Amino acid sequence: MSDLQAIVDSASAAFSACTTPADLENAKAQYLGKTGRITELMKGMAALSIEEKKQLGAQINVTKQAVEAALNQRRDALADATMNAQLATEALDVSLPGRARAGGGLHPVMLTQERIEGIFGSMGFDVADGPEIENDWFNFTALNTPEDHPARSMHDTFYVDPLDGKPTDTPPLLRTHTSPMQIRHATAHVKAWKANVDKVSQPMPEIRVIAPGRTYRVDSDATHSPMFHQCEGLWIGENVSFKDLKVVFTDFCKTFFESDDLVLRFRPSFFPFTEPSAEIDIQFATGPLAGRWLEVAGSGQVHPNVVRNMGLDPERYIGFAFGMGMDRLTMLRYGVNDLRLFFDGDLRFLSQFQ
Ligand code: 2NM
Repeated sequence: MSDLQAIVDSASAAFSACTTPADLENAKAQYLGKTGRITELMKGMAALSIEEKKQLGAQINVTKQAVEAALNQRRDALADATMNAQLATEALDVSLPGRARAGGGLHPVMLTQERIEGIFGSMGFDVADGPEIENDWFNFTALNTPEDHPARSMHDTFYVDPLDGKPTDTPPLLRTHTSPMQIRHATAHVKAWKANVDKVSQPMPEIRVIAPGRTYRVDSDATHSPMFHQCEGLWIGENVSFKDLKVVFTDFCKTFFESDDLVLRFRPSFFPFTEPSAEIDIQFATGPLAGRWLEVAGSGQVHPNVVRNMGLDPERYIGFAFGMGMDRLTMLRYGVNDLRLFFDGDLRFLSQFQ
């Protein structure tokens, strides 16, 4: 084997033995560097004749090219290995199941509340908010509920210790319906109008509001929870009548239950805050509840005393109100058969609504 071929073989072996790019650069220097073996060979040609230079020079060039080829081959191999190692550690296993998002969701009764707010919102109703701990005026007196009404008894209403601890005939209480929010809303509305009426001399803009929220009564069994959810509605103006109630509530029911196949029935009833009063029943023509009359709301023309308590003249302003149980509406809409499921906090039940 010629010396030159020996150089090529030894270079190839040296390069093959390198396992890192840095090793490889060191090995390269031994052959192609300033004092490398090939460079030394070229330097050694200085003493040769032109003819010899030509011949040996060509051979050295071939050798050099072979060494460079071996070097590049090893470089590529090392680069491939580095890349493969990287690919192996950063591999994406596309067959892995996705990571589930543990996001929460709204409680079904809150879904109902949002639905109700959307529907009445589209009919121009505001949404009132207010305290859950109320006083006697807003919860009872303003609503024309007499002193001796059973709803006021310890037996039916949760009373709260007064903040200052002083005994009182009218302790704070957990609101038993959402009407207090409507009285508050109406009172503020009327006050704002009266503050401007001399300047603008216009009739009062109509009061059109719904009041959704938590309510409390001393009551607990399969169909009653001490905390439940109500939504009441109120529309007061100069010429608002039962026909408006009928239109608004029919529209609401059809939209809420996504059915045109339902009819309403107004059944005479009694509430202290309305006169006349009516229960509203609905009946579906199709579906799992078809043919049954289902009670969905109480309603009535707002009692003149209540209109007066809002700061308005009942001879001029008139309107209607209604109240419905959002828990019950949710049960009807989703076919839930036990009210208590809403309050157990069982995710197996709740997650079905997401
Ligand atoms: C009902 C039934 C009938 C009602 C009355 C009022 C107000 F504020 F005008 F006095 N709000 N909601 C009302 C009327 C509520 O719930 C069964």
